[in-house]
Amino acid sequence: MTRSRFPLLLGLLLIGLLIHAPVMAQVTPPMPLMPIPTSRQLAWQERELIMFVHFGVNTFTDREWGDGNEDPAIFNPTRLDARQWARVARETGFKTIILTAKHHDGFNLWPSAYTAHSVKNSPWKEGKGDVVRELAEACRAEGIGLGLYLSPWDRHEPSYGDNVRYNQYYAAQLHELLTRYGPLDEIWFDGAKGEDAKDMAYDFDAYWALVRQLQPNAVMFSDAGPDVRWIGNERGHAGETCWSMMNGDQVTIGAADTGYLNAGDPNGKDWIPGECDVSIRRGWFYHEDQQPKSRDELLDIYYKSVGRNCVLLLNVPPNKEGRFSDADVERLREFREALDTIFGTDYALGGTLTAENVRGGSPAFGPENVIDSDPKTYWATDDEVISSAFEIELAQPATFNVIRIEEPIAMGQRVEAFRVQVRKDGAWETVSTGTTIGYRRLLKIEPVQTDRVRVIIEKSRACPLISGFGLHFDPFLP
Ligand code: FUL
Repeated sequence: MTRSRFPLLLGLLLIGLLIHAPVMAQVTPPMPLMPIPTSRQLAWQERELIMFVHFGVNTFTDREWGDGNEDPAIFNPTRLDARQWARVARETGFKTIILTAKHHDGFNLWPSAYTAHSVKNSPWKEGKGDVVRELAEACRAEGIGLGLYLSPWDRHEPSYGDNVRYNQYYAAQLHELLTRYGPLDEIWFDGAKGEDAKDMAYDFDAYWALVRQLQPNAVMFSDAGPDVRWIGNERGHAGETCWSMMNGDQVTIGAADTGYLNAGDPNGKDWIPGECDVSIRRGWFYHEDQQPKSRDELLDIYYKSVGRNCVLLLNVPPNKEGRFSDADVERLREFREALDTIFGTDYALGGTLTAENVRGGSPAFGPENVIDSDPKTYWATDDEVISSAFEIELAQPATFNVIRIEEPIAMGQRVEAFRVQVRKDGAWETVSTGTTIGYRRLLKIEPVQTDRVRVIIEKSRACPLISGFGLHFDPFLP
């Protein structure tokens, strides 16, 4: 550069900066799109994997639904080890354990003051034991959370069927659970009821008020929320279209429209995301003659739950000893290892990103945010642009068969339709299409080798925001 030109260029640069600076400062962030999650719902979604533990008199009678006439004396685990449950859960990536404190048989795993039908009348620890306390302490020691399931349907309690008395009884039991065992992550309200069940109008509003009063950080699960909804089946499969919104008042607990729960509702006024419950074995309780699902079945469930904007609630039933069986532990470890293998390598990292539209032209909303591993930053378009695309040029050609896309759900769920294309032999080829994205969408495709991929957002409830994008290879796919 010659001396004479230098001041001129410097001047131009300064003028450029002066013109540009106010423009950049003015870029308005996108508005959150209602409804949006509460902080407790966001914390729940980030758990991704929650472990369910069904344990109780059924473990000893080899049944799935006890009739309430079981003798508490049959509850007698010989080597109960809640620490093993919590350790296995933590080591295999589960963030919370939800225990059946009381199932439909009405037997309490803690020594409730309001009934004799509990561990206090079992030979286990001479009636001095408390499974809920042992698990609470184990979870605390392992650094994971605790949740509790308290079945409203109770086949033992004599007051069941008397609305005033039973609701009082249930609330008293809930009060014990909410006050005795430290912070709880989740309370599970099950809607199941046998055909022979007496008529009973549960006072869910009162139960929910009690949980909010005593455990404000706990989410509550039921068919209808209020925080987390049932996904409509016990296979652990969310809909391919899965909105975190629905109308809670449109759902009757115990008699829900399962299709509605499975897909959610793009026009729903409430944020009530789906939780996918499924057991590692056929039954919820331990039965000697059942085997755990295969690693590949568990992976398939993961793709259809966490990969479809939900949390996976996987049940692992302790055996009569009170321990997870070796076969289940082994399977959980295989599942964990497989997830680490698949998602431990991301071929999008190091790629170069461009987008058709970037909000206000500002790097704060640029497409590189989708691979920065920070879920809080995102690519955003201008408000009026509700269909757009970003493209990534990979650092080197890669072969992948799983695509991961994520929205920053704190800002609401937006995308309604999208398409993923790869560049092959000089042309763009569509490898996958989808509807909703949400917290995380995983798309399985035929293995493809390329160095350019683009994601086209075709339809969105408002300007699309994308916070995460990854390309992975799953060697376990057929
Ligand atoms: C159902 C119950 O009836 C099953 O026994 C199990 O607890 C499952 C998770 O919920 O509604």
